Amino acid sequence: MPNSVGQSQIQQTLVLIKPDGLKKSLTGNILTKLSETKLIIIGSRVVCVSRELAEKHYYHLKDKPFFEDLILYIQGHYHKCERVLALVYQGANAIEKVRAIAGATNPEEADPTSIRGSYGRITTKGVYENVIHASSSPAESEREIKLWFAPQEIVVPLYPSKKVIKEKVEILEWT
Ligand code: FUP
Repeated sequence: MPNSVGQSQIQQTLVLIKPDGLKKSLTGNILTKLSETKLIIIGSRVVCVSRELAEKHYYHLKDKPFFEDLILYIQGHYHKCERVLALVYQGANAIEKVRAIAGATNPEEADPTSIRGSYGRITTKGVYENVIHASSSPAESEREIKLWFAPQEIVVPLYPSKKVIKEKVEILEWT
């Protein structure tokens, strides 16, 4: 069966180390925890999150009362840290493995040994500062990876892509 090992599915999953994780110098601890999965990293970017990207990422929550706080949080406005670290992990059952180590959405309900259980908190305003994002399903991981990464930023071929020639595109080069 292509793309599978025994009963395991080879999957990709998007992980975001959110602004609170970066601000609290938790990157190393989080990557060490995630390395327990034995998954491989196939993409990595430090991203300044635009409002448009934040809204697209959390489109499924746009009617929730906490949506505005969520957008401000992922953009880093609550931590004076306007970036996130985006990673793509790949391997057998990657989605489930990363979600298990991430822990429950609500940091107070998360297993205390999970990333969110160890490092997350709920603010007095009620915002879940849960340190990382992890894709919840194969469909969501594909949508999210395509949102956060261009094909050439992933080191293995992942989804169908096409070559396009773009003219008059302004880019920065080192002087
Ligand atoms: P998850 O897949 O675990 O990230 O959970 P959701 O997609 O349901 O939620 C996305 C983010 O919304 C969470 F990371 C934190 C935030 N959230 C709240 O702030 N309050 C809630 O009641 C639920 C989610």
